[in-house]
Amino acid sequence: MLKNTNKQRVLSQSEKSGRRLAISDIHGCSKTLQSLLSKLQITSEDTLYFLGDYIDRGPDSSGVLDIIIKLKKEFPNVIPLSGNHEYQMLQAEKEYDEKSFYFYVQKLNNSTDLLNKKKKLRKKYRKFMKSLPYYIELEDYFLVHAGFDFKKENPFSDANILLNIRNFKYNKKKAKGKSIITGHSPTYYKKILKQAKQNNHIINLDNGCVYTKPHKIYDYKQLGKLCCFNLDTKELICQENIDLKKINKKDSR
Ligand SMILES: [Mn+2]
Repeated sequence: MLKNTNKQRVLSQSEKSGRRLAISDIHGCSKTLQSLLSKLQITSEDTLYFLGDYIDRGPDSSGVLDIIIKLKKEFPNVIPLSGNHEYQMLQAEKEYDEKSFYFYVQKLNNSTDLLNKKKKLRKKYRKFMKSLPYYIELEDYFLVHAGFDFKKENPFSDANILLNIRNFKYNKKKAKGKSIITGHSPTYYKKILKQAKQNNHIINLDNGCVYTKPHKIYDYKQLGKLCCFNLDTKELICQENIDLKKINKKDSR
């Protein structure tokens, strides 16, 4: 049976029977996640990696965490990693005073549903977020929320970098020739497809599913899907955002 923990166990190809799938950057879009999961029809043979950023921005951070916590209980091979949003939420609770923490949760991140009556993180969510590893190494892949700074002597040790870096350069030696699956930086759908098809060393799965409206940096028309990547077939299975009110993509041109 496949099992992976913080300590990591590398599995040989022959041990695997189910699919290996990865999903990133759900950002509070629980209905979109639920719909993608219905398409995927996960079984206990499959291994499903989540690459972090479950919470914030979208309408239902607690709903997303509830789905993943439940899925993890049902299936032994559901492996969620931390994103910068989970890490920052834990840091904010630890470091900010009560008022600043509430401002951070409510105004900056739209996630008051994670809090109890005392305006603290609900225990089950704190416990879950604290349990998340920052990256995972498989025999043929690294999985990490943002990426690795291969300029560092040890690119695997600094959580802040693993969860926040953008536009990092691949280093074949330090990555042991393995491909790297990330999220974190919204990437246009065509580019994700291209990375997947061309067998890139770095594949970023984040199609910014929470970006469904005109945006000052991004062309939102090329974002808005929650994507699942099959690590073996390199296939993408995606779900358009259904949590947020959409501006008709044709009308808005
Ligand atoms: Mn992120």
